[in-house]
Amino acid sequence: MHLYSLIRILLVELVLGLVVGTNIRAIYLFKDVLKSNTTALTTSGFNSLIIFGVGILEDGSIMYYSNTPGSVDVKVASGGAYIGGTALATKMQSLKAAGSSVTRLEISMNSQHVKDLMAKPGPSADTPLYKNFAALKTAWGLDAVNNDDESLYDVTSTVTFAKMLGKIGYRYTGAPYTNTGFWKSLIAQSNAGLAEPDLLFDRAYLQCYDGGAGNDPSAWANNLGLKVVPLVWVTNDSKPSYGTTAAAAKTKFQGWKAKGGVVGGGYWNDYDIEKMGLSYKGYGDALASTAPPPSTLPRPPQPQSWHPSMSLTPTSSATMAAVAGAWSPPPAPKQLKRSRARTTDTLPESSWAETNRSHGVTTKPQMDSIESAMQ
Ligand SMILES: *[C@@H]1O[C@H](CO)[C@@H](O)[C@H](O)[C@H]1NC(C)=O
Ligand SMILES: *[C@@H]1O[C@H](CO)[C@@H](O)[C@H](O)[C@H]1NC(C)=O
Ligand SMILES: CC(=O)N[C@H]1CO[C@H](CO)[C@@H](O)[C@@H]1O
Repeated sequence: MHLYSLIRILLVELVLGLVVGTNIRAIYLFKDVLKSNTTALTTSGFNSLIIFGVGILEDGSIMYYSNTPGSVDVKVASGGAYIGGTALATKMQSLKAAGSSVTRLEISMNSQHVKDLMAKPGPSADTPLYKNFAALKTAWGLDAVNNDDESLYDVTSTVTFAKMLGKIGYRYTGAPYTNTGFWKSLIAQSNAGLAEPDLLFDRAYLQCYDGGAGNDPSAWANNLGLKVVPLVWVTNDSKPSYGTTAAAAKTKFQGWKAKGGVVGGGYWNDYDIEKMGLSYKGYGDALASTAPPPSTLPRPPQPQSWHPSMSLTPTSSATMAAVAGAWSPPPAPKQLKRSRARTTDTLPESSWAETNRSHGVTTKPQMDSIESAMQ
């Protein structure tokens, strides 16, 4: 093959890859954003931040649950309005401000009250839930809602909810660790009639630690019909055996990339990075092997009202040139491990603790207080 044709093919693939988002570098924010080092978070190469700990109440109000000692749970939207305070909104908005490598902000929630609220009053635009999500999106500058359902797994109500969020302008994503059948149906039904890059359910952040430690990203991608973003747990003192150093993470991401079916990678979670005195930059750099620098990425659309027919901003020739200059051959492969200590499937939907513990609670004292709270 002529060098020219080869370069052309690579370029087209790369640009296509950029447009459909092959460069995801994600991190879950477990720590209260008002307390975490957001300077480090926004300057270490991450392009996607997923804010953990959002849940809905039975009246459709939205909570931001604290996972940080000394912080309190905050009701952030209620009665169709944002009520989470200016400091929090300003902080959230700053995460994608000029100088930040972040282009996408998601909130991660469990399935609490989704089914009952979709049954009654339903998903229409005049419901409190709809208006609360719309208000929160504007206040925080959100792009997507991440589903971290680890207990209910009700396809029908979840699809209804996803479509409601799509009407508001959100994309929908998931954080599976098990139950491929549920995720496969959810993705297929949420995306029915849609194609890349206009998918409603456009990202699956696959847990490859704790209960998901044995997950094979390429097998999951085949099953789901959607490329996945494998997640590893950073070095931590909660479940040390699942801790992954930046160097080990890099090896894993490269191995998964070589097997195919992945679109970048990500981490659980910032709290442990800070607690253990680890380097955000180190973990951010470990993702560089699976994705080119975020500075070369076109910013994703920030639709006020996302609609399946909307398409992405065409990649400019300047971006194409930058990409061509930055391109270098992909690096070599390697591999992973497994097991889940706790099952969450039998836990009540009545508190946030469901999602808390499924993702691994960070400290023993927190774990004990959750358990006693649940008795
Ligand atoms: C936050 O991280 C930056 C590195 O990006 C570091 O220079 C700074 O000291 C950190 N701040 C705190 C309060 O730890
Ligand atoms: C987990 O959930 C509980 C119960 O809702 C909440 O009080 C707590 O702040 C959350 N985070 C942790 C780690 O305990
Ligand atoms: C593999 C790894 O680095 N795990 C770490 C998780 O946290 C514990 C507690 O500090 C470390 O000792 C482990 O090394």
